[in-house]
Amino acid sequence: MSKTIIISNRLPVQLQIKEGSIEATPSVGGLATGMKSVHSDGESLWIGWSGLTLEEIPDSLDADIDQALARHGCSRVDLSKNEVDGFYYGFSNRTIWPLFHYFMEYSEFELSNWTVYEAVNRKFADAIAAAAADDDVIWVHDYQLMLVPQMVREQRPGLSIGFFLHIPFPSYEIFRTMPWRREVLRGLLGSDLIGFHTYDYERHFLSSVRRLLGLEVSFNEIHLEDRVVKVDSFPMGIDYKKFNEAAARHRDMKPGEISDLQNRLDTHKASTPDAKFFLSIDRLDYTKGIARRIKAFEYFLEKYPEYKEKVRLIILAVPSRSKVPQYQRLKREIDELVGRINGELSTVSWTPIWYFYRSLPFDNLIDLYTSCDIAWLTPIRDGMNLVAKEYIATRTDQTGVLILSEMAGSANEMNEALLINPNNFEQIAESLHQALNMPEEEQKRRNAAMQKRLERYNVEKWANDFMNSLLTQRQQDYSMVAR
Ligand code: ADQ
Repeated sequence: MSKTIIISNRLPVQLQIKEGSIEATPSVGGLATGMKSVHSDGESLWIGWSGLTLEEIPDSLDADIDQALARHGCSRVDLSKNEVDGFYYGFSNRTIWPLFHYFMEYSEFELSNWTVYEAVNRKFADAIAAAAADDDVIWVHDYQLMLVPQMVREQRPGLSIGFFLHIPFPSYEIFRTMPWRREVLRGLLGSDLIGFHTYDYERHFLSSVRRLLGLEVSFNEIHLEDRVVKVDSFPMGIDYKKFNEAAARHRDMKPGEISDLQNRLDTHKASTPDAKFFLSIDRLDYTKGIARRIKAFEYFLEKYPEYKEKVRLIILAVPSRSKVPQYQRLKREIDELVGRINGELSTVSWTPIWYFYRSLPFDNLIDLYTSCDIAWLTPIRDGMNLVAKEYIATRTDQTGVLILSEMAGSANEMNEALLINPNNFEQIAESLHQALNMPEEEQKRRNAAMQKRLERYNVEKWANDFMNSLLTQRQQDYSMVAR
C-alpha cells in the first residue's frame, strides 16, 4: 500500500530535552491540525527539522529522539546552527518572506544564504528519496522548500510530488527582482501539482513561468517535455468543528472553570455595560500590519472621541523570528506605540490598549475570540489568515463583526466581513464605527453565511481536495506515458 510523505520545515511535534531525556509533544499549529487527516498512523511519514540543532543534540539521545519521533510518524532532517542561520533565518526569512509579501526593501540577496538554502533543500530531498517507495505520494510544504520537488524528481522520476505554498506568490514584476528566480521556478516545477491559496497567486506564478522560462502554459497546465504540471488554488480552511465546539463548551462553563483572563474580560464588561472589545491577533510580523493598526486606532479615537472609555483594543502578538532585525525593530515600535497611546489617553478607569506579547494556550485564544465584539485583522499582505476564519467559527450565537484586510487571501472567501484597505485610515475608522453600530440581525446574517462556508470548506476538505487532485494528475501522467 502506498504511503503519503509530508515534508515541511518543522515537524508537527515539539522536542524538549528535560533532565537528560527527550520529550515529544504534538504541536497545535494550523499545518499540524490541517494535515491530521492525511497523517494518520502507519500510512504516512512526516519529514522535517526537529527544531533542535545538531549542536544541541547529545549523541546519547540520538536513538531516543528517533524513537520518540517515530511514535508520531515522523522522521528528522538534522540541521546545524549554521544551516539554520543561512537557510531559515537567512534565505527563507530575509529574502523570500519579505519579497513574496511585497516588502522589497526588506529583501536581502545574499549569495551565501542562497547556497545554504540550496544545500538544506538537498538534505530534505535526499531524506525523501531514501524513505520513499515507488508508489508513495510526496507533499512538500511552503517557501522554505521550493527546490525540493525538482531535487527529488531527479533522483526518483516516477514519484508523485505535490507542492503547496502557504504564502502569497507575488506578481512577476516583484518576483523577477530575485537573482535566483529561474532556479526557484525550476525547483517548483519538479512537482506534478502546485497549489496556492488563491487564484491570484496561481495567476502570478503562471505568468512568471511563461515569462521567465518561456514555457507553454495552457489554462492551468504547464507543458514540460516529458510531463504536465498542474497548477491550482486550494484555499486552506480551519478545523471548524474544533473551534465551534470549544466555543460552545466555553459558553456553558461553570464559575470554577473560568480562566483568569476570562474573569478579567467579564469584570471589565460588567463595569462598563456598553464597552466593546476590538481583537487583534497575529504573529508579530511586519506583514500583519500591527503597528499601522495601532495608529489607525489612535486616528479612530481622534475622529470619534465619544468612544473613549468605551472601546478597548486587545492585541495578542505571538513572538516570531526574533533573531531577524526587522522583527526586533517592529517589536520596539509596537512597544513604544502602545506605551505612548496608553500614556496619553488612559484614565483612572480605562486603558485603551491591552497588549500581550506571548503565545497563549488554546483555551485563552477561545476566551478572546468569544469575548471580543469585533475582530480587527488588517494584514498588509497575508497568504490566507486563519485567525479571521477561527474568529467566525467561535461565534456560536452568530453575533460579532469581522473587519478584514482586502490583502488577506481569506478576504476572497469572506465577502460578508467588512473588507478594508489597511492603508486607508479613513475607511478603517468608518468600518470601526459601522461595526460598533451594526444591528445584531445584520451581524447574524453575515456570520451565518460565512460559518456555512467555513464549515463546509474545512481543513480536512482542503487536504483531501489537494490529495485527490494530485492522485488524478498522476493517473493522467501515467496514461500519457502509456500512449
Ligand atoms: P501565519 O502567518 O502564522 O501562517 P495565520 O494563518 O493567521 O498566520 O495562522 C496563525 C495560527 O496561529 C492560527 O491558527 C492561530 O490560531 C494560531 N495562533 C495565533 N495566535 C496564537 C496564540 N497566541 N497562541 C496560540 N496560537 C495562536 C501562514 C501564512 C498565512 C496562512 C497560514 C496557513 O502567513 O497567510 O493562512 O500560513 O497556510
